[in-house]
Amino acid sequence: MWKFLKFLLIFTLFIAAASESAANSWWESASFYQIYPRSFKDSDGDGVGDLNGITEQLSYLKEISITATWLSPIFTSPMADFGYDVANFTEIDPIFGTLEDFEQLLAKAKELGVKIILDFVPNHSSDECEWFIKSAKSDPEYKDFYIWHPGKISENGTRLPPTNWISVFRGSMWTWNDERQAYYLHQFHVKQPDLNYNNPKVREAMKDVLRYWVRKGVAGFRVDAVPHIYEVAADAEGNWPDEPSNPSVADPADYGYLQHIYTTNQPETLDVVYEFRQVLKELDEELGGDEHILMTEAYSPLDVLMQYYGNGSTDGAQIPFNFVLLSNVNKNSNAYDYEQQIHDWLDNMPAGSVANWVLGNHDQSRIGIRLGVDRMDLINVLLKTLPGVSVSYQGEEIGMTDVSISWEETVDPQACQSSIEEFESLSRDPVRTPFQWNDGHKAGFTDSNTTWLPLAEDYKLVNVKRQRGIANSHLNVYKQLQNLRATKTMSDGEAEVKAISENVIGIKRFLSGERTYVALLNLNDDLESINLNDAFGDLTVELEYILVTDKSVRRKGDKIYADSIVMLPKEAVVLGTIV
Ligand SMILES: *[C@@H]1O[C@H](CO)[C@@H](O)[C@H](O)[C@H]1NC(C)=O
Ligand SMILES: *[C@@H]1O[C@H](CO)[C@@H](O)[C@H](O)[C@H]1NC(C)=O
Ligand SMILES: *[C@@H]1O[C@H](CO)[C@@H](O)[C@H](O)[C@H]1NC(C)=O
Ligand SMILES: *[C@@H]1O[C@H](CO)[C@@H](O)[C@H](O)[C@H]1NC(C)=O
Ligand SMILES: CC(=O)N[C@H]1CO[C@H](CO)[C@@H](O)[C@@H]1O
Ligand SMILES: [Ca+2]
Ligand SMILES: [Ca+2]
Repeated sequence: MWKFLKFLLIFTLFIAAASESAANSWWESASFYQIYPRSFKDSDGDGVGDLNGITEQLSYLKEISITATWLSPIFTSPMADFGYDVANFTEIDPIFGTLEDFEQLLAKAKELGVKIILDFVPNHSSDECEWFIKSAKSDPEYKDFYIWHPGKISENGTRLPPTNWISVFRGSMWTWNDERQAYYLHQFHVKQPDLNYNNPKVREAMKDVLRYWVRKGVAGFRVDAVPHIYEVAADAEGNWPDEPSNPSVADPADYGYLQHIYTTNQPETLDVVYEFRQVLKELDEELGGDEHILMTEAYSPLDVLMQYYGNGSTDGAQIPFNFVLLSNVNKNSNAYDYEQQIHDWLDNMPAGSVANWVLGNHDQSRIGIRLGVDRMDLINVLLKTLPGVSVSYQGEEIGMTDVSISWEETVDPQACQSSIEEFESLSRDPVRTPFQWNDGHKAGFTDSNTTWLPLAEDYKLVNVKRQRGIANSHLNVYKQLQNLRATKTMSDGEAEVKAISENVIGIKRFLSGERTYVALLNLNDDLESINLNDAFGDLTVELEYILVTDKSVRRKGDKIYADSIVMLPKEAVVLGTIV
C-alpha cells in the first residue's frame, strides 16, 4: 500500500513538473501598457514627460497589474516626428534624461516586476543621424545605407523624382539632397530617410541595436511601421515602377491617392522580422532567463499578418499587433460585427500562437471617442476577457478622451504639413495630451505652468486620484478586470466568443477543474433578456456577478439564474459559475 502511495506521489510530482515545463511563457497572457513618454509624467518641470517621471510612477503600473510597458521612442532625436525620427538608436535624448536614468528605470522596474519594452524604429533614421550625414557625403562605409537615386530627366530637361510615390505625411516620397546630388527616399517625413535593407550592413547595424538594449535589460521590442521596411526591388537599370492611383482620392499630395503595391508589404519584410526574432532567440540562449519578445506594428491584410507569427519552419514575432478591433469596428458596429472580427483573428492564427488585442495607441482616436464614452468600461471588459495578450494605451484605464487642439497649438507634423481646414482629421495631438494624475496643478503631470500639448479640460473629473475613490470608476473596473485575469481560467483557459443577439456579445472562458466565467456586453440601449444556457453549455443553474460597471443595478456577489439574465443599456458584466 505504501509503495503504491509512493508511486502515486512520484507520479503526481512528475505530472506537476511536466505541466510546469509546459507552462506559458511570461508574455502569453500578459497585460501590456503603452507609455507615451512625453505625456506620462514630467519630473523636471519643463512641461515634457521624461524617464525619471516614468520611474516615479512605475508603482502605478504595479497598482493596475501591468506585466510590461512599451515606451514610445526615447532616443536622441530632433523630434521632427516626436522621436520616431531617431538620430542615434543607442542614445537617450536629453529631453527624456540620460542612460543612467534609463538604467535606474530598468532597476526600479525589475524590483517591481514590471518589464520594459522599447520602441524599435527600423524603417528610417533621422536625417541628423551620423549614418545619413556620412551617406550624403558618399562615405564608402555608409553610402548605401539609404535609398538614393539621381532622378529622371523629363522631356523639357527638368529633373523629376524617380517615381510618383507619395509619403505617408503627404507630398513626394523623394527629396533632393544637394550634397549627394541625388534624391533620397522617405516613406514618412522628409527628416526620416528610409534605411536600405538590401544592404546587409544596415541589417547588421539594426540588429546590433537590438543586442545593445537587450544586454541593458529590456524585455523586448515593439517594432514600428514594419510594412514600410522594404520597397519593391529596382530593375536592372536601378529604376522603380510608379504606383497606380486610387480613383477614390482626388488630392495628388494625399497618401491615399496611390495604391501602395510597391512600397508596403513586400515579401522581404517577413524575412527581416524573422531575422530580428532570430537575434532575440540567440540572446535568449546566451543570457537565459525570460524570453525576449517582438511585437510588430503593421496595418496589413490578415493573411500577411498571420505570416508575421512565422512560416511554420521559422519563428516570427510572438505578438503581431492585432488591430481588427481598432480598425474594423466603429460606433455603429453590432455584436455580429464584433464576433466576426474577433473570429477572423482567432480562427486564422497558426497553431500554437497566442492572440493579442490592441485597442488604442498614440496615432488613433481614443476608445471613448471612437466607440462611445458610455462604452468605455464595456470595451475594457472585452479587451481583458478575450484570450491572450491585452495592450492598453495610457489613459484608457481612466477613460481619457481626445482633447480638442487649435491649429495654433498643433505640433504633430502630419497635421502641420496640411492646412487649417484639414489638420483636425490628420492630427494625432488630441490623443497625446498629458496624463491626468489628479485634480491639482496641471493634473499632477508637471510643476510647470506650460505643457507641450494642452491638458484636457475635464481633468478635475477624469483623473487617477479621484477614480481610486469611486467604487465603479473606469479605473476600478480596470483593476478588477486585472485581478480576474490573474485566475487560471483567464490565463490558461479556452474561449468561446459569440454574438448572443444583435446587441450582446458573450465571451465564455473555461478550464477543466476551474471556475467558468462569462463576460456579457450590451452594446446598445435596449434591454436584453438572455438565456445563457442556450448560448453556452456547461454552466451552473445559478451564476454569480463577479464584475459590474456603473451601468448595472446588480451588485458584485449577487446571484442570477443563467436562463434569465437581463442586460441594461451599455451594461457589461462578468458572471461566474457557482462552485
Ligand atoms: C550613438 O551614441 C553613442 C553613445 O553616445 C556613440 O558611441 C555612437 O557612436 C553613436 N552612434 C551613432 C550612429 O551616431
Ligand atoms: C517640365 O515638365 C514637367 C513634367 O514633365 C513639369 O512638371 C514642369 O513644370 C515642366 N517645366 C517647365 C519649366 O516647363
Ligand atoms: C520560412 O522562412 C525562412 C526564412 O525566410 C525560409 O528560409 C524558409 O524557406 C521558409 N519556410 C517556408 C516553409 O516557407
Ligand atoms: C506659475 O504661475 C503662477 C501663477 O501665475 C506663479 O505664481 C508661478 O510662479 C508660476 N510658476 C512657474 C514655474 O513659472
Ligand atoms: C502607432 C505608431 O507607432 N505609429 C508610428 C508609425 O511610424 C510613424 C513613423 O515612424 C510614426 O509617425 C507613427 O507615430
Ligand atoms: Ca521633463
Ligand atoms: Ca523602407
